[in-house]
Amino acid sequence: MRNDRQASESLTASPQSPVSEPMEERDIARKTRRSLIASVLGAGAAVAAWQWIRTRPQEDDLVWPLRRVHEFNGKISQAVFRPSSRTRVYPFGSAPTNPRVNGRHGLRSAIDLSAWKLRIAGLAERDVIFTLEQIKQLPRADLTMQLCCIEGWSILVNWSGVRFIDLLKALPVGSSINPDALPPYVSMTTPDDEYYVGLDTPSALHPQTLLAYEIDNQPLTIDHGAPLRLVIPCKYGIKNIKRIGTIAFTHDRPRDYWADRGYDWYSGL
Ligand SMILES: Nc1nc2c(c(=O)[nH]1)N[C@H]1C(S)=C(S)[C@@H](COP(=O)(O)O)O[C@H]1N2
Ligand SMILES: [Mo]
Repeated sequence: MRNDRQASESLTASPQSPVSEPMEERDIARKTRRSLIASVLGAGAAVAAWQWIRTRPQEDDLVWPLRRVHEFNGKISQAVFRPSSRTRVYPFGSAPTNPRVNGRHGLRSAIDLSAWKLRIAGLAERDVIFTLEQIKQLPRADLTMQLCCIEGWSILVNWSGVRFIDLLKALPVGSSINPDALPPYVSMTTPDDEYYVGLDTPSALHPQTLLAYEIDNQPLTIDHGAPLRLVIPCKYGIKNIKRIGTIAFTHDRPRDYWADRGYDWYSGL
């Protein structure tokens, strides 16, 4: 009996295919049906879940489940941030020249570059004022690094400027500046207040954080943030504010242009 079946099956089967092919085809058909049903149900569940998420009450302009995800991401980037860790740097000058421009918030108002001054608030009773000439007297730092935009692209840029920590050391009050005693946050804003970023002080004091006045050894163009912009390699591009007018140390977490529009406040890399 067993031999008969084997014989008839081997007659219908083509030489190369296994004897049990018809069985396998049935199996495949069943599995395909099952996976189709599963994916329809799965897609339905995903749509229902998304419907649920997007109709939740908002917190800071974002539905609360997504806000929790951002807070979780923020906690992770805070937990993994180490002042001693360094972003990868490249030989200075190795980036292609004329990097692309992205974002012009706060750059559209007229600016008299020769009259520009940087104002630093929140450290001493009186604000401290720097001219660009004074900033250029400070130790120069050259840095070729990758600017990463949250839109998903990144570019290498040859930056030059002064380390933010070196500028703080040059403050009149700053000869005795103790990074641990500074207020926990820093706010940076364009002169017209249209664009503004909030930073945690440890990231701002990171030795790779620059106040840059040059790209490719040339003064910044208006579109790249003349006369002075932030280069903060431990954060996404959105935090690298162009055309800084005021830097203020604060005890409360400062507002941030893209965080106000739903992005993660820390936006660490
Ligand atoms: N003032 C100001 N700074 C800004 C922006 C902006 O719109 N306004 N855009 C940010 C974003 S999203 C990115 S990716 C970088 C781009 O810098 P770049 O134009 O010099 O390449 O600038 C950041 N700094
Ligand atoms: Mo960006």
